[in-house]
Amino acid sequence: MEKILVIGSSGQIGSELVLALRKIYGGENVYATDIKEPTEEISTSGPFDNLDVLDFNNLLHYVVRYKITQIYNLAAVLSGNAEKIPLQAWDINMKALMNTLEVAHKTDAKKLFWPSSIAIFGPTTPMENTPQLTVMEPNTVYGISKLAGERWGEYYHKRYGVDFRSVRYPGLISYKTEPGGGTTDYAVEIFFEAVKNGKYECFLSEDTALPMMFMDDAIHNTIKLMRADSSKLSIRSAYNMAGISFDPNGLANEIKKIMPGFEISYKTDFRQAIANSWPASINDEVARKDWGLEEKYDLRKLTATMLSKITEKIKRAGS
Ligand code: AKB
Repeated sequence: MEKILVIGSSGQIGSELVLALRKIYGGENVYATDIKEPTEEISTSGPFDNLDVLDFNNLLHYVVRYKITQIYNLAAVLSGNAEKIPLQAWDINMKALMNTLEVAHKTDAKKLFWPSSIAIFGPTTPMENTPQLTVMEPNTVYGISKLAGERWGEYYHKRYGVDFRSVRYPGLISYKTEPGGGTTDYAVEIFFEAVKNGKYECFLSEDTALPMMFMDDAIHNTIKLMRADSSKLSIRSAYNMAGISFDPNGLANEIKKIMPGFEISYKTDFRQAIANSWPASINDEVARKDWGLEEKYDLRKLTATMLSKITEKIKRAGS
């Protein structure tokens, strides 16, 4: 019987991942934890505890006490926020990872998922169809911490047998919990502003193409990687995950097909430089071959789903 710990269960990924895991493994077997309040769905569908991943002893005791067998560690300071507090962000991102790697090494919770990101690439990386293995010289705090994290994950796998698994997430798009402090956040904000106000001022330029993925696809593939046969995994750092690539102009045009009056304007900020250092599109053939990475959402389906779900959500909140 698997006992699964999710760290960062109140965040953008965690709040949806926990519910998907509970459907598979049963509510009582998925332990949601965060230092932030849980969503109502999380607190009513299984256990939730306040747990700080930076506190090693508490984490270790928790894992031993509940006989945890798998950990998903989603705690991180994202790219935009990390640039505002570089040393603190480095400390938080690395300590959160190292604590879970050590706990995985010292307990029975040998299987560990930790998200990497397209941020591990940098300005010297080939920007189109970026391969799994290529030049990686990130120039953001977040990117440097993710690249270091990938190396540590592989190290713990080879040296101590920790079953470390990871993907390089593109920007993730969801309507349930909004992201916070990322460079790809525009692709979520734009939908909320379109529904609420019919217009959006974008902090990236109109032609900044980036890889993105709808949250359902990200969750499906994350769990698929964690359930994959270990012998099939040729990568023990992190797998490229491409999703779909588009720029703000392309996304705005797709929104206009459903909301013809929608207006977009542009006022770039410091996140433009971060986005310029990331690839426009990614090659993920290794993940497809090794464990069957697959998606259901293209830009059209993603746009229609986001607009209708956010409209419902806002109506419900107002009634
Ligand atoms: C961010 O923008 O920082 C994240 C990411 C791509 O990892 N969404």
